[in-house]
Amino acid sequence: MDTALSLDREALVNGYLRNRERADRIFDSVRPEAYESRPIPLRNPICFYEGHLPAFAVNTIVKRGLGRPGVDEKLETLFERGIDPEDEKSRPKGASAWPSRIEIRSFGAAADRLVLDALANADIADESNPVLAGGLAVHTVLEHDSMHHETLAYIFHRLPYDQKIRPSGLASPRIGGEPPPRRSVRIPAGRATLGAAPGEIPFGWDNEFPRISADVPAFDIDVDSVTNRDFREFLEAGGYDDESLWDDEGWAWRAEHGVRHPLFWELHRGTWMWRGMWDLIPLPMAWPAWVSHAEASAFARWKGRRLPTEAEFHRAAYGTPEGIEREQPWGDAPPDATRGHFDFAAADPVPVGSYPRGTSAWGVRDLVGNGWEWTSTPFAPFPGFAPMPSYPEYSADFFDGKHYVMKGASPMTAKELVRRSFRNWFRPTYPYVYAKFRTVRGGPLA
Ligand code: AVJ
Ligand code: FE
Repeated sequence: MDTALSLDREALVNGYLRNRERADRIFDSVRPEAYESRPIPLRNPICFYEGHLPAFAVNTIVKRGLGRPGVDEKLETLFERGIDPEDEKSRPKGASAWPSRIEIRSFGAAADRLVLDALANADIADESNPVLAGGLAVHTVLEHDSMHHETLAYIFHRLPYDQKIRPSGLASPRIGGEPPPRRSVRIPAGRATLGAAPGEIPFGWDNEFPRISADVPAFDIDVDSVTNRDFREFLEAGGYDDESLWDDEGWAWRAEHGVRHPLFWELHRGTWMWRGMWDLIPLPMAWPAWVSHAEASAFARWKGRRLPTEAEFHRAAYGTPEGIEREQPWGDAPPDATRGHFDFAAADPVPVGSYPRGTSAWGVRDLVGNGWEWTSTPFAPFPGFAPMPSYPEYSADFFDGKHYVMKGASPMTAKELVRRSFRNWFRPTYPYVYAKFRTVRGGPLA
């Protein structure tokens, strides 16, 4: 057809190939003996994901979208969807025996051939088909891949070091010195826009629509994310043993799993260490504390503060004293490596405040990058929500009041996901994700 369309196809093919190569690199960092291991008990074993990415692409574009046959019905069902059980006892059974890596990879290669053929030749933006219209299925697959690259990173983070193959040429971590003093800034009352209007962005997940507006009363918010230094004070003050700081679910989780410190911390002969992706290092005090929502909430309560709501996050990140709202904390320029620690910059954090070019109009730092930011808002649909035809279960299955919204980005978040309307979510007692937090206080400054 016309040149515009063929250029488009080329970009989609390149995007797909780039994603598949990134996935290959990630899977190649696992030693063969760990391939069927399950580093996180609440998720599937590693091998599942190597089948899941191509299965999702075939299921979404080729079968659901184009109505064509896939590669292998049995494998496409086995690898259809991940899991998110409440606890280990309620974990679905899954396969009793997984296919070998060779079988999984040859399934992946066959799936890629079908998908690439569709991207090159089929009517993948058929406006009469809601699954395909506007390239919906293709964008769904591309962003699903990117999202899983982060998922894989935080899962592999938990593998013992001797089960991973360290990439050559790793940059050494930026440790930093003492963190900056804790400060907060006042955000006056104003409006925040959440979500996006249909057609406003080239692609968004269903939970990003429609666009809504929220009135946000004045509050003050931490300029920097809570650091390991800050969090150590909480720990040393007995925060993990003070039931009054925790809600019931968090307290029960702490008791059942013996949680006494952040998952990324380890005590070795009396010294706190950071369990990095590739190395165990002395705990960098200026790095953000990556913790669960339950731990973040307890810390905030200890300070006499609380986590920001999703609307407060938007106000702090995208609002301005002039009243206009911007696409990114730093303005309307697209995300790049000078604005924040994201887009696979590393698997571990950098000192808070390392990206002055990413600062918001109010002077709030690191809102996007260096770890997702927990909010106090339960993940729920915006009024007018409709499940997306290309993946109707994507969000709808998680509107259960048991997940909380995270905003921003982590070092392993692809830059195409760095957009204002993007919403992430996890259970409050799921400690594995690359998530930090900051605290707020409503009402007049004391
Ligand atoms: C949006 C990151 C919570 O990891 O469960 C991947 C993304 N959904 N495949 C998840 C997702 C289906 C999802 N999160
Ligand atoms: Fe998935």
